[in-house]
Amino acid sequence: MSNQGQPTTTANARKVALITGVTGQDGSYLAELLLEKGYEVHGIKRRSSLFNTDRIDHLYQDPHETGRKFILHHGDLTDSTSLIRIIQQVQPDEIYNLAAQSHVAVSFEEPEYTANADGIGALRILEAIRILKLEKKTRFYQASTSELYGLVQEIPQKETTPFYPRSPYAVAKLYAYWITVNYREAYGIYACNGILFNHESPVRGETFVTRKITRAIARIALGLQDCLYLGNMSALRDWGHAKDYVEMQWLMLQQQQAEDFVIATGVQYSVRQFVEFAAAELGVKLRFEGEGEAEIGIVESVTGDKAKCKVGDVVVRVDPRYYRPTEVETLLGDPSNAHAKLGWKPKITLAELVKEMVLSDYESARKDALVKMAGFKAYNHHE
Ligand code: NDP
Ligand code: GDR
Repeated sequence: MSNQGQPTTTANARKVALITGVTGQDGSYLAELLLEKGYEVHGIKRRSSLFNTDRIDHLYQDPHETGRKFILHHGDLTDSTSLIRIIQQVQPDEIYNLAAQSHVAVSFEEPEYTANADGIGALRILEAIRILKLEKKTRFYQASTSELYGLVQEIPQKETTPFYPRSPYAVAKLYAYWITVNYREAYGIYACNGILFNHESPVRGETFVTRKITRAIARIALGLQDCLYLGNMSALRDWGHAKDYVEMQWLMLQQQQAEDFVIATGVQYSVRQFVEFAAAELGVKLRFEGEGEAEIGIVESVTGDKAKCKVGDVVVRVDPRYYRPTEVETLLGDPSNAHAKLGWKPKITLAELVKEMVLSDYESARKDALVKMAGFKAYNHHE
C-alpha cells in the first residue's frame, strides 16, 4: 500500500536525502522534485576540470547563505572514504544511488571502471550504511535497469522475468541489483531496486540515441548539419520521460516495505520510428540510406545560408561504429505491479516527450546558428 507523502522520520521533521549522480539527467529532476517536497537535498558530484553542474545550476544556492536546502559534496562511487565521510556528515533518511557510468556502448571500452563504479559502487554505499549503523534510519534506492533483461527471455518483461545481461554495464548493474537485495535480506535495510526502462528528456546525455536524434534533426533543419549517423535502427525500446520516472523513485522509498519494481510505459517503438517522430515534429522529411527519394527541407534559415541538405540527399545513414558487440534488441516493460501497488502511471506520452526534446534542441541550434551568423565559430560536439 502506498503511504505517499508520509514522513518516515519524526512528524514535521524535514527529511534529508542524499543523491549520487546529482549532476546527471535523473539526479537533476529528482533534486528538483525533493526540494519541492521540502526535503533538504545533498548531492554528490565528481571533481571535473570543467564545470559539470549545468543541469542543476538553476537549483544552486550560495554556500554562504544560511538555511540552505541544496548542498553539494565532492565524492566518487569508486572512493569508499569519500562516501563514508559524506554519509556520516549528512545522516540521510534516504539515499538515491543514481551515479553510474551509464553508457552501454562505452562500457565495452571501459569494462573494469564500469564494474567498479556501477557494481561495487552500490556495495560501498550499503557498507557505509552498515558501518555507520544507519540500517534502521537510512532507506536506499538502487538505479537498476531494463538492461538486466538483455537477451530476450520473455515479452513483456516484469519483476519475475529472468535476467540475461548483454554488456559490461548490465553485468555490473546485475551485481548492484543482487547486493541490494542481499543487504535488505541480511541486515534488514530498507533497500530496493527500481528496474527502470529507458527514460529521456531535454537534458538527456547527447550521446544516447534519442537525444542524438533530436539534436541532429534540429541541426539538419537549420542547415547546421548534413547527416545523422546511427547504428542499429531496428532496436526496440520502451521510452518514458525522466520527470515521471523520478517521481516513482521517490514513491518506492515511501512504502511500508521495500520491494523491487519495474517502471515502464508498456509501449515500444524502434529507433527508426523515433527518428521519424522527431523529424515530423519539425516538418522535416527524411531519406534513409538505401531508400527512395524523399523531400528534405530546411525549416527556417536563421543564418540566411542555404540548407546543407538538398532535396533527395540521404540524411540518415548507418555507421557500423555504433553497433555493439552484443546488442539488446527488444525491451518492453510490464509496469502493472507499480500501477497496482504504487498507484503510479506515467503522465507524459512519447509524442509529448519527442516534442519537448525536439523544441529544446531546436532552440539550442538556433543559438548556434545566430553565433555562426555573427561570425563566431559554433562547435558541434561529436562522440
Ligand atoms: P547520467 O549518465 O545522465 O548521469 C550519471 C551520473 O552519475 C552523473 O551525475 C555522473 O557524473 C555520475 N557519475 C558517473 N560516474 C560516477 C562516479 N564514479 N562517482 C560519482 N558519480 C558518478 O545517467 P541518468 O541520469 O540517465 O541515469 C541515472 C541512473 O539510472 C544511472 O545509474 C543509470 O545507469 C540508471 N538508469 C538510467 C536509465 C535511463 O534510461 N536514463 C534507465 C535505467 C537505469 P558527471 O555528471 O560528472 O558525469
Ligand atoms: P541504451 O540507450 O543502450 O538502451 O541504455 P541508448 O540510447 O544508448 O541506445 C538505445 C538503442 O539505440 C541503438 N542505437 C544507438 N545508440 C546510441 N547511443 N547511438 C547510436 O548512434 C545508436 N544507433 C542505434 C542502440 O544500439 C540501442 O539498441 C540506456 C542507458 O540510459 C542505460 O544507462 C539504461 O540502463 C538503459 O537505457 C535502460
